[in-house]
Amino acid sequence: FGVPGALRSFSAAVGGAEANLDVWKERATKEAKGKDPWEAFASTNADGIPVMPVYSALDVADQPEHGSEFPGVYPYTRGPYASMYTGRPWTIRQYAGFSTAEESNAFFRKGLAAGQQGVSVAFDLPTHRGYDSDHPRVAGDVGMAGVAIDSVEDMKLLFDGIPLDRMSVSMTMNGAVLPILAMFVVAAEEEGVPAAKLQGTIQNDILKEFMVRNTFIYAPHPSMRIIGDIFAYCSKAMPKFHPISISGYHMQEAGATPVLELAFTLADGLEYIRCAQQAGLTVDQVAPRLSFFFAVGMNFFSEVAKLRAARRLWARLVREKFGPKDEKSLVLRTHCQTSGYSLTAQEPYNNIIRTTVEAMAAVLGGTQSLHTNSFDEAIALPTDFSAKLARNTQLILAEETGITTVADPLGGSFYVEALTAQMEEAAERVIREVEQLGGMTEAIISGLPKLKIEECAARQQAHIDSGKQVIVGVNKYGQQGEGEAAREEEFRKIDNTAVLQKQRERLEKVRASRDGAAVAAALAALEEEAHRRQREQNLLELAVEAARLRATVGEITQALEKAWGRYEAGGAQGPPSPVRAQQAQQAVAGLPAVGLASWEQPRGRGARCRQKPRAPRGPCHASALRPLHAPCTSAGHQSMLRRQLLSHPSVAGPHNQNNHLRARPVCPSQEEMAAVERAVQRFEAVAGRRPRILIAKMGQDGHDRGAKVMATGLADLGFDVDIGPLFMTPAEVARHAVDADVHIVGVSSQAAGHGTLVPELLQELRQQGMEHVLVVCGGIIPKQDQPALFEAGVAACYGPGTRVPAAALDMIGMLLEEPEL
Ligand code: DCA
Repeated sequence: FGVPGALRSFSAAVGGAEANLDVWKERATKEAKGKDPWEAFASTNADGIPVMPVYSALDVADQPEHGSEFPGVYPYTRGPYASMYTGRPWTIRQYAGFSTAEESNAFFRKGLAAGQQGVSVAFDLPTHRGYDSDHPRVAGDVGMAGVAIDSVEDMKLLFDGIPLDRMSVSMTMNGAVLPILAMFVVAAEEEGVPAAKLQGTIQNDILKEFMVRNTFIYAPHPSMRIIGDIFAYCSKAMPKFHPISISGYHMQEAGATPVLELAFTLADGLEYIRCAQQAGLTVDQVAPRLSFFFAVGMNFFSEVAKLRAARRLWARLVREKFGPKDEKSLVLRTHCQTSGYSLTAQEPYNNIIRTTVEAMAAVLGGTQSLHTNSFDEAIALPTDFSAKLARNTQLILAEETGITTVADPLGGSFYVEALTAQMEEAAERVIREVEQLGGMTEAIISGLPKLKIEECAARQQAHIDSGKQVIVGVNKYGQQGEGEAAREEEFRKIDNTAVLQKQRERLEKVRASRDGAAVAAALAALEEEAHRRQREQNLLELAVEAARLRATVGEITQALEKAWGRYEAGGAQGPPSPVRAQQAQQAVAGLPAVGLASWEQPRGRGARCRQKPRAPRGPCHASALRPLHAPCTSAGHQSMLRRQLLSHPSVAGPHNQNNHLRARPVCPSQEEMAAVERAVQRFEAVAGRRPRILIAKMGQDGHDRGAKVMATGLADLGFDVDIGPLFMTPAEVARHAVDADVHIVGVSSQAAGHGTLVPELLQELRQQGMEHVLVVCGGIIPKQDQPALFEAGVAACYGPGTRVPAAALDMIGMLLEEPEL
C-alpha cells in the first residue's frame, strides 16, 4: 500500500483513540450505573463473534492495510470493480418461474418491461430431478414450484421474444444440469444465437445440494465429473457464460450462520477449481468465470462484512493455492438474494421492510446482482402485485437513495472493517479444516457440513423460541388477527392438472416427430461415456447432440442413470460413516458450538427422550435422522426438541429456494409437557402401545428440515416415529404405513404438491384397508388449499405457529376421539 503519510495519520488516530478511550469508559460506566460498560453493553452475534458497544481506530490498529484498500484492486474487499455502482449499478435479477413455459415467458417479459434487467429461471421439481412431466413419480409436482421443461420445444417457448444474444439469463439448475444447459444452447442456436454469445449463469453447484437442498440425481463423484465437463465445454464454446454459481444461499436458509455459509461456500469454490483442473483446465481458464451466490439476512452489518470478507478471502486463497497468472482469477463476483427464512407468514407486510433492509445490506456489501423476495412468499407464489413491489424495492434503492454514487461507502467504518477481518479469520479456520478432510466432496460424504448446519439451525431456533432473537409481529409485538387482511389476499394458484395435460401433449408430439433411431444412438453414446473410467468425450457436448435430436430431460438423465444409478441421500453409497463424521466433527474446531444458554433446562429432559434408533422398515431411511437422534443428550438434539412442528421448510418453499415459512414457537411449558405425557400414557393404556406416526415426504420435494424437526420433537414427546425417505410416491407411503402399522401419517409439504399427492395417499390408504389411519399435513399449506384437503379426508393442517406439544395433544385427542384432551 505504500502510503506512509496515511499510515502516519493512522497511528496518530490510534494514539488519539487511546487517550479518549478512558474518557469514554468513565462516561459509559456512569450510564451503565456503575457496571463495566463492556459487560453491560456488549453482545455476541450469531457467529459467536463478540460485538462491542463502540468501535474506534483501536479495533483496526492491527490491520492498518484496510485504509489503503480500493475497489477493483487486490484483495478486492471493497468490490470487484474500480467504479462499482458509479459505473454500472447491480443487475436487478428477479427469480421466477411456474406452470408452463408460455406462462413463465409472459411473466418474464412483463418484469423486463417494468425495469428488471436479467432473467432468472426457477424450474419445477420434476425437471430438477431429471424426470419428464409424464413420469408416474412426479405428477403432483409438475409446474408447481417452477416451470416445467421437458424438451428443447419447451425451452424455446420459455425464451420466446427474449433476445438471448443480449439478455443475461440465470438458470437455477443443479441435478439435471446437463439436459437443461444443453437445451438452452440448442434453443438459442435454433433462434440464431450461437453459444459464444450466450451470457448468464447456470447454478450447477451440486455440492450444496448434498448439504442442504437435495435436488441431486447422481452420487457426489459422478456429479463432479459432470461439472468438470461443463467447465471444459463453457471455457471453449461459451466464454461469456458463468458455468457455475457457487451458492451459500441455501445453507443460510437451512440454518447456517453467515460465517458458516461463507466458509462452506468458499470451500466449495476451491473444490470446483480442483474439479476443473481434473478436467484438464488451468485455473485461469475457469476462475474468472466462477460466480457466487449468497443469502442476505437481517443481521445488517454481518451481511455487509460477509460479502467484503468473501472477496478478500477468496482472492487470497486462490492466489495462495493455485497461483493464477490472470488477476481476474482472484475476483469474486456474486449474486445475492434477500432471506426467505426471515419472511414470516404472520403480518406479511412486515416482510416488505425486512426485504428492504436486507437489499440495502447486499448493495452496501457490493453485490453484482440481486433478487428481492416478495412479501407473500412465506405463503404462496408471488402475485404480480407483490412481485412488482419487490422489484421496485431495488429500483428505488438504485435510483432514489444516492447509494450508487460512492463505491463501498461503508469502507473505513471501524466496526465494518473489524467485523470483516473477524469473519474472514473465522471462515478461514473452517475452510482450513475442511481442506484437511480432503476438500468439500470428502467432507460432504462424511456428513459433517449437513450436521453443522443443522446444529446452527437448532441454536437459532432456540434463540427465537426464547425471545432472545426478536421477530416483530411474531414473538414480540404480535397481536392475534393482525395481518390477516394480507393473508386473505389472493395468492397465485397453479392448476397442476392443466399444466400436466399440456406437458403430456407436447411430449407426445415431440416423441412422435423425431428420428427415434438417432435419439437412441445419442443416448447410447451418453451412457457409454458415463461407463468409461477415463473421460474420452465431453458429456455436455453429447447432451447437446441428444437435445438437438429432441431427446427429453428424462431420457438424457436416464441414459447416465443406467451407468451411475440414482443416488439416495446418505443411501446409495451408504449413510455417512459415524466414525468419519465424528472425526470430521472433531477436526472442524472453528465452527460455532450449539449454545443452549437461552434455554431453561426442563426437568428430566434426558429421561424423557425415548426415541430409539430403530432398524429401518421397508423404505424407512433411519440414517436421515442420525444427526438429530443419535446423541439424545446432545445440545443439538435438545434444542431441536423444542423446535416447531412442520415449520421449517428447510431450503425452499412452494416457489423457489426460499425457506419460506417459519414458525415462532413458544417454549413448551412444564404443564404442557406433562399433559402430553399423560395423553401418551392414556393412549398406551387404551391401544397397548404408544402412538406411532410416519412422517412422510412425497413427490420431488427435497426440503426435509421440517420433517426431521417434527420427527424429533414427537419422538421426544413419547411417540414412536418412523420417517420415510425423500421422494416417496403416495403408494409407497401407504405401503410403509401398513408395514409399520402406524396410527398417523404426517405429510410435510413445502413445494405445493399436496393438492394432488395427499388425496392420492388417502385413496391408497383406503385401498389397503387403512382408512382408520389419521392423515395430517404440515408445512406450507395455503389456506385456500385446506378445504379440499379436509374434504378428501385430512384430519388437520398444522401451519405456522403450531407448537409440537399442541399438535401432539390434538392428534392423540383425535385418535382417542377425545377432542378435549
Ligand atoms: N464498470 C465496468 N464494467 C462493469 C461494471 C463497472 N462498474 N460493473 C459491471 N461491469 C461489467 C462486467 O465486467 C460484466 O461484463 P463481463 O461479463 O464482460 O465481465 C458486465 O458488466 C455485467 O456485470 P456483472 O458484474 O458480471 O453482472 P451480471 O452480468 O449481472 O453477473 C454474476 C453477475 C453474479 C456474475 C452472475 O453470475 C449472476 O448474475 N448470477 C445470478 C445467479 C442467480 O440469479 N441465481 C438465482 C438464484
